[in-house]
Amino acid sequence: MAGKPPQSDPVQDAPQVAGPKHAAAGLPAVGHSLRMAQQQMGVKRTALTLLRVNQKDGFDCPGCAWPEPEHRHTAEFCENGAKAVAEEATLRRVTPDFFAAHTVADLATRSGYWLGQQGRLTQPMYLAEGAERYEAVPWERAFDIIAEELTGLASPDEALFYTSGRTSNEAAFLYQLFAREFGTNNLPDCSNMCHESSGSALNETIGIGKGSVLLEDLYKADLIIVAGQNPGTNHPRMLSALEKAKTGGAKIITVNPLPEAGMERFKNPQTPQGMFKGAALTDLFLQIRIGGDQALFRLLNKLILDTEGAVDESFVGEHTHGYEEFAEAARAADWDETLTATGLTRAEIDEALRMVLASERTIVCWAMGLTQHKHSVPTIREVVNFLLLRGNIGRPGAGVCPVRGHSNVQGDRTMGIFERPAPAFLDALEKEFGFAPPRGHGYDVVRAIRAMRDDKAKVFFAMGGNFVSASPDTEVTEAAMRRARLTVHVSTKLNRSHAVTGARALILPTLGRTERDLQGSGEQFVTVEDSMGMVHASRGRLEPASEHLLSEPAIVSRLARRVLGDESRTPWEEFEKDYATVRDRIARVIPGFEDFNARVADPNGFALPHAPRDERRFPTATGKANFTAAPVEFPKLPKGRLLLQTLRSHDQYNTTIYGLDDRYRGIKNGRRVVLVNPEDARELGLADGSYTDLVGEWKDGVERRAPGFRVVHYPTARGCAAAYYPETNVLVPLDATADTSNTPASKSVVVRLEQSAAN
Ligand SMILES: Nc1nc2c(c(=O)[nH]1)N[C@H]1C(S)=C(S)[C@@H](COP(=O)(O)OP(=O)(O)OC[C@H]3O[C@@H](n4cnc5c(=O)[nH]c(N)nc54)[C@H](O)[C@@H]3O)O[C@H]1N2
Ligand SMILES: Nc1nc2c(c(=O)[nH]1)N[C@H]1C(S)=C(S)[C@@H](COP(=O)(O)OP(=O)(O)OC[C@H]3O[C@@H](n4cnc5c(=O)[nH]c(N)nc54)[C@H](O)[C@@H]3O)O[C@H]1N2
Ligand SMILES: [Mo]
Repeated sequence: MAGKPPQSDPVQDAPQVAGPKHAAAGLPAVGHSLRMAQQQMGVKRTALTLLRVNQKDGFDCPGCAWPEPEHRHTAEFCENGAKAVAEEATLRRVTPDFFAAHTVADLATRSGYWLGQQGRLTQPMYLAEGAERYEAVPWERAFDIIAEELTGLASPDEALFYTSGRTSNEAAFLYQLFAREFGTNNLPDCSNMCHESSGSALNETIGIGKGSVLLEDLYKADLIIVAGQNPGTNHPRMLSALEKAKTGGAKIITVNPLPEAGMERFKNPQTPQGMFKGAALTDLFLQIRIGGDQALFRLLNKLILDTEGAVDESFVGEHTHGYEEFAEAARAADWDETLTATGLTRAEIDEALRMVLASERTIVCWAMGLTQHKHSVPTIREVVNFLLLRGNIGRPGAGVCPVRGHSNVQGDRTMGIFERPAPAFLDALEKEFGFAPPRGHGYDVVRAIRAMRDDKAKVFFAMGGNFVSASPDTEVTEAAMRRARLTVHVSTKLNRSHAVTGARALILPTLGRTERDLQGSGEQFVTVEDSMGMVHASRGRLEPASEHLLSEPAIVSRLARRVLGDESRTPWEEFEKDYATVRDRIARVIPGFEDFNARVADPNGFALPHAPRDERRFPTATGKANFTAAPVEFPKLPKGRLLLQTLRSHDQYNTTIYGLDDRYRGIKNGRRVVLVNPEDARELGLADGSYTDLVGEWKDGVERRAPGFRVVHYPTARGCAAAYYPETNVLVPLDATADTSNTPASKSVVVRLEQSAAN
């Protein structure tokens, strides 16, 4: 039997600390995830469900966007994938009785962990204006309410249509089509807070905002640099790929302020020897200061330029633009400045250079440690410069590898979930569907929050996600949401965004990946695109959590029919009945999806075209790969302050908290911890185990405070600190964003630590 959800809350947050581990996965991981899965779904369902993850006739793991290898193990076992599945396939249910027992004000006092633990949503729920509780409503009434508010707006641009990255290609395509037929490009998405900086930098430099490597490239690489990423927790299956790359002779450099256990040693649970001993992964660990990466890559570029014969001159001559200007800037790179920015030693950088020069095929992988800073876009551009210099883009075993987060976040973008759509995409929509899509840019996440704050947007609709908890500046964001006329969430699980609402609110419960999707024409499957541009089908098998659930494509189709009425010539009914008809349209609108229905029948899926990877063609404004030469930036820290990064623990999926442990970092039973270098802690007078408030300091002078964090002495880089998201989002100023991409700078928040009033 599945266990009961916790009744009491707030949960005890009493962290115990044992010190960091030096290896990831292995037997403890297997036991841990099975225990969690069985609590949620019982023994039998656990076995049946986990066997279907990432199998050719099964569903795409909702855990992360790392690609599946072609030869899949019976269970490509991944601890955190198993947790993500259990979270969705849980047998616990949130019924109308639950909402009768809890007012919205009560729900707003609960922790995100408690809310999520209550189980799957089962019926559409409506919070009327002035009401204290959500009440069950029929679907038709829910669509009427949304239509009422949408058609009452002064302009379609007063509506916001947010997307989180689990939404399938089919649902995403319909959703953006509906928003644009309604008349707005206000399609903010989780990408705005995630890899937007990667997209911005890559589009400009190589002409496409996606990574240029496939899984087999990793196996062919001589050198893989993993910068600003914690795969042991967030992309566990990447560790098997890195292990395989190492077996093939690759070296690995890890660039991170934290020594992350997964990158130190990996105990592959698929192999008997791996289960116990494991393989060392990192050959060189560069323990960089937060925000020092641009300076590091700039100096490496100078050192490459200074080395006779190190530059791939034929590639540079034939395929690139802007080399002279870049080379001049790179030659000016300064050792002292770099050592200050990075906190590294000369010997470490020399060793990195030696490995770089010894490699004929280099890949750079990165995630949030590179994308969430003020200077993230120039940082990633510098990574591109670094790869271009030695011809490492557009040949086997080499390239850029931004590792995406949500399992279909890349696909959603491909489907047109973007507030700044390309004119060619809109032209194709116009031609296919015979309406004039809006051409002006819409709001991204940060601009959407400002729009609600300033009463310029009044209806907020979310396709998945947990907007108020994932967004920066929690107090500002929550106040903005409360100003809306109507907030609507299409969700699988309860979260804080259901408790911080506009004047009216709706919760629309939907099917998850694991569940059977039966429509008029029979059983449906959906498709997703992974981090490497591979598209494949995903088919759920479990009985839906409740008979009242609608699929995401069905919700969008019905909403579109209700709101657009006879004005729309789009066959929404047919789309709902048969998703193959949606794929036929995608095939006609989006390049690379020709013959979509036929090609997705291949159980291995198919690769989308990528001009730089496939043909060394760079579809940029100059027609070449662009070198760039931005000034070097890095965060400057006032005395007595620390630079805080807000990151994930091992027991969470973004704002979904699975448990209160962070096993690899040796933390148990609590999330309000701040990791501080012991030397810094001594200077600041912060004893291990003492309690402190984190107080954000930013140029607007507003005091942002996160109270009551236990200090943990931890081997992070000097001057740096780390604490978990979303508890620390209250510290990230709404306006502190990356240049160009506008991504919240949630990895570089200047804080002072003040003794807690309570202690
Ligand atoms: N289990 C699980 N899986 C997930 C998620 C989850 O929450 N849980 N989230 C999914 C999503 S949406 C995403 S985007 C990904 C996120 O995957 P990651 O980016 O791995 O997630 P974070 O925990 O934010 O970790 C950031 C890493 O960057 C390092 N870092 C921080 N600042 C810097 C810096 O300035 N320079 C360098 N070089 N390193 C730095 C941190 O120490 C940390 O190791 O994971 C996806 N997968
Ligand atoms: N401070 C700080 N803030 C951050 C980050 C950080 O590192 N630091 N990371 C940022 C990043 S990288 C990201 S991607 C965002 C994440 O932002 P979001 O994507 O908005 O947040 P999630 O926590 O992933 O959303 C969880 C909710 O999604 C719903 N859900 C789950 N599966 C499904 C499904 O199949 N369909 C539907 N309709 N709903 C579903 C459930 O109701 C669940 O409660 O947060 C960002 N915020
Ligand atoms: Mo993300």
